[in-house]
Amino acid sequence: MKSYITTPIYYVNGSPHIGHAYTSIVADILKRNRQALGYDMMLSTGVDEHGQKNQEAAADLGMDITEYLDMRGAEFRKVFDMLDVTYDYFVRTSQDGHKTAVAGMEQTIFDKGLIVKHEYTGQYCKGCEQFKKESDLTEDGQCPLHPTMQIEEIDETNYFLKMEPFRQALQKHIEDNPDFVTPEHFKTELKQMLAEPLEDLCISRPKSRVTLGVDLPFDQSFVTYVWFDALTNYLTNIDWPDGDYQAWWATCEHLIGKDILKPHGVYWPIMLMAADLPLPKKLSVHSHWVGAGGVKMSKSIGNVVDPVEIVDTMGADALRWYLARHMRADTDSQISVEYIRQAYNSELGNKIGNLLSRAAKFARSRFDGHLPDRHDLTSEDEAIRAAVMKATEGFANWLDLADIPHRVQDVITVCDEMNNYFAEQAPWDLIKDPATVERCQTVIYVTLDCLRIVFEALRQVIPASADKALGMLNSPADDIACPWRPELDTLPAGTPLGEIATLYPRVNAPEAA
Ligand code: ME8
Repeated sequence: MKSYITTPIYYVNGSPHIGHAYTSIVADILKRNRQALGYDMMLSTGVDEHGQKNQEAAADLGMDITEYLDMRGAEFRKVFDMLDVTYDYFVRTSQDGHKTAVAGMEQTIFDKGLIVKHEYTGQYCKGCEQFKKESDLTEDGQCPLHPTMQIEEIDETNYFLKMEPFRQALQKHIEDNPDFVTPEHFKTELKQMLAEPLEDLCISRPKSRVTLGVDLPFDQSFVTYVWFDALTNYLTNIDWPDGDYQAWWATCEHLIGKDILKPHGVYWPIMLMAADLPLPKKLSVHSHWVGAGGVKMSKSIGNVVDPVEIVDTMGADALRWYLARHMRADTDSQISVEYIRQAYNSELGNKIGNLLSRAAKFARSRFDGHLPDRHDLTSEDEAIRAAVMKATEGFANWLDLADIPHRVQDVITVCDEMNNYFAEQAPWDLIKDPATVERCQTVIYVTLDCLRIVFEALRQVIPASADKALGMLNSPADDIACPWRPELDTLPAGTPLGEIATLYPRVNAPEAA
């Protein structure tokens, strides 16, 4: 069983930001989930190195283009490594193999007579690297996604891919394959894009304006339009056209933000149809992160959440936790350093880490550092064990992008119940009376065994700290069965516990530090 997950490849005109971190982190969560189910996984992420805005970013810094791309490529890779994103392939579109394959796809489509040359006048947004229709722009003639960038009027002769001949076939594909685009809200948006006749897609840029790109194979005075080049990465990563790409391609799921629905939902499927290639299996679309109060993040407002700063101050799992937990399906979601800090302290720290620390330290001081015996179970024990099994079961099943926040919510809800159970059972009282010592042992056993199951599930979301916790319980991650399912009582009584360190040290607000 195979599954191939892709993230967008990100423009390198700046440092990686929270949006880039998000899509790559959720891709990693889905990969870990499917690996736990026994799938062979392929996860690609990386950088989109061509086009006008990357070219201008290098020029602004006065850097040689190759040096600039190497610097940014290394920076993105480092940030994804810091965030524990276990990509199998890191895309750089400047690689020769990719460029040759892009030119090959263009030549194939050109030979079929589907690419034509003509003059065009249009409004171009450099931020999107797309021509815009008047209806795409605001009343002041600006791009809603890039309000600070000037729209340019461009009058040029270029090469164009005919789109309209494929519109109906694409509409039919969407109807016949209800899961092709999810969630529903974005499928509706895509259908609206396809409701009107499609203009030809400009697939070239004259070298007089843009030099950073793949030469057009049939006219060397042009480079390939950056989107045509970038979208093709999804195939070149798996060795298209010469390698064994088919089995991976048949399972391909693209994760994207809502900003790039049109290139992925319209351009890419039509490029594939034009080249006689099958369409990807699925397009999973997510909304955007915005600052607190719904304000767009910007340096001038000072509400930008820098992923590197979060890792440095709270650790990668603080960020992964917040991003996994708080993305909403259809509307933008709010993020700030303060929100992340609060979620980290109150959920990871107080609800999960603290319970582990209290129960494990109790076992270390009262039961000689060993997991105590489990004796007869009460209905309270049975109830909490059943609740933990149910709350973690979601992670033993296939997760879709939109499921992630719900499954994380299930876990935090059951952690609340575990804390209540622990407080109500009060092992610190039970230990005082020899008649209830056995009962005390059972409570500690049940609590630690339930926490083990919780951390096994959370390995898919916050792998570094979950593995650390399992190490403390002397239940190493390497011993976990695949496919994984929550299972009770796999921690043998008498297991010596590891060193108990604070899993999520409290982070104070800057003013209180
Ligand atoms: O569009 N919230 O690159 P890009 C959530 N190179 N996710 C966000 C986000 C936000 N506020 N901002 C960005 C490009 N993203 C092209 C893609 S693919 C063949 C070529 C994420 O650097 C989200 O995944 O502008 C979005 O679609 C992507 O970054 C855009 O990255």
